[in-house]
Amino acid sequence: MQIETITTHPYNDQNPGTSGLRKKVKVFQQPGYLENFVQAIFDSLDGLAGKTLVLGGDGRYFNRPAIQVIIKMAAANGFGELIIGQGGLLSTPAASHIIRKYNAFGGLILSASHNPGGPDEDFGIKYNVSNGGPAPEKDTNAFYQRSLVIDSYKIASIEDIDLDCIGTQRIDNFSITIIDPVADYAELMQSIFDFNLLKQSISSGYITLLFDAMHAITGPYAKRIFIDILGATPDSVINAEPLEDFGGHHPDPNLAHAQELAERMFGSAPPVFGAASDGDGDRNMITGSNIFVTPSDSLAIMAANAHLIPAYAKGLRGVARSMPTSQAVDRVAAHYNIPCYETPTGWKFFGNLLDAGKITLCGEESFGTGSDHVREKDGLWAVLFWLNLIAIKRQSVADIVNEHWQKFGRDIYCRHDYEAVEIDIANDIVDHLRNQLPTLPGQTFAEYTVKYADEFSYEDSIDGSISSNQGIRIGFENGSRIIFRLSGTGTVGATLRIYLERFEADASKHNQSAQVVLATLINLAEQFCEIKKRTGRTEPNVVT
Ligand code: VG1
Ligand code: CO
Repeated sequence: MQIETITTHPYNDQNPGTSGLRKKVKVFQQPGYLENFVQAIFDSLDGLAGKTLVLGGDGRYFNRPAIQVIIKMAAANGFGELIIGQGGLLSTPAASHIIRKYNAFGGLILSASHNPGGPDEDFGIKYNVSNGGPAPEKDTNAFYQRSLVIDSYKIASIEDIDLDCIGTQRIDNFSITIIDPVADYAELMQSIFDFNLLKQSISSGYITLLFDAMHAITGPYAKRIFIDILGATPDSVINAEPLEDFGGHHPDPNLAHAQELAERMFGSAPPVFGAASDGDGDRNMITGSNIFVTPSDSLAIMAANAHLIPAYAKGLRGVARSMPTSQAVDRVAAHYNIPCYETPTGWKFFGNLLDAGKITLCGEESFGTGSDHVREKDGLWAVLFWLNLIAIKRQSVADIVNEHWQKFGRDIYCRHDYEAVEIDIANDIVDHLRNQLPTLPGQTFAEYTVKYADEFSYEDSIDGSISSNQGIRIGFENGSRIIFRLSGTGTVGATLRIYLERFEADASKHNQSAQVVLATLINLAEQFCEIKKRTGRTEPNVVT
């Protein structure tokens, strides 16, 4: 194999965010841009010689050419083996599983997740370590530092590989195995859930379901699992064909973007259960007939009922949630007397807790839930979890949610996103908030008295690493919270996220709209951050 060393010049913007490096496709298409970042990763890893690398992506525009480049670079940098999903496809949770199952050294996942795809849209790349989870901050910092000084990359002069043909090819000491992207994952799901019960519930008509793959990666997974294995009707999976531009939509599973699903679930004669997943298959949205389950509630409900699922029958060791996720799961943990950890936003912070066996289940308000079965959040796993619960409890989604609120109270919750804000304005807003923090505690606004106002900093209890500036928190005496943070996944300007929550114990007040209950907090948030005043906007781009 002939290896070439190509001279390159560093780019100064290859700093990974919440979940990998995400940029416009056009940025990735600049000469050496992808190559620099991949070489920076390889240069930062110790002991990769002869090892196995897993490779796959969500099928978005630029996925295939990027995979061809990475194959040649992995060969040139001394990896011994590549495992690639057929067609260059692997969902994020499937990639995590494959890294673990085949004891790979790590994996490269090509995705910008819920961001749109196409020649003028987004691309992304993320490195996962040998536990199957996203590289921790010490690694991503090392990649960035290396990218700032890189002056060459290595690439093998080999032909493009046929990504569609399953099997192993060898070039000298380097082997490339193309695998079925779904098979291992489908097998894992069958080891976690009661597939016989699910089959019965579906074939008897007790459960009718609708899954929206949003023209993203979960289409082939959902078709295999729901239709081929569980026997659901073919029309149970919609938008099942992965498209390079996701059909022109945002593959973001919320009521705004999963429009077709939302219309059916809130229309006449809706199915019992509806769900959607995102670009790379790690997110989930759960709905039932005329009901949407907030991700924070979903996490709490899953935790409260996990013992009903075969794989979690012995109970949970502990749970974790990201800081802005509502405190609903904390109440479940307190009830079962298990630990509950609060981590910064981003799945990479759960890895150590999962590896150390401190937690079994974890989740984020951003439509992400997962468990110790992989080291990523897992969309279809969450969907199967809910289906298994419905089948075993023989209750509707609405009944499950209402019963949960009756028992634990309801943490009324919402998130407002202001997207593509000018970066200077966004930074000024954060400074403005920061400046107020010392003066807020003790102040009273309507019925809300500020208990604490700070910037979240996290110390990892396993490795002692500290992550600071992880969001601004304003907590009130009655347990309500307003949280502000800037997104680390966007590619245009800055996105300000405002998270609002208020606890309601009284069951007679549970069926109110979150926007109404949270109106005072929403106004207070504006008073603190002045996003509307400073940008002239009248409302958020997305409310979830
Ligand atoms: C967002 C979510 C965060 C999630 C991340 C990656 O990050 O808020 O909870 O872990 O996306 O999800 P940010 O920094 O934009 O708020 V995915 O499905 O994009 O891999
Ligand atoms: Co995702």
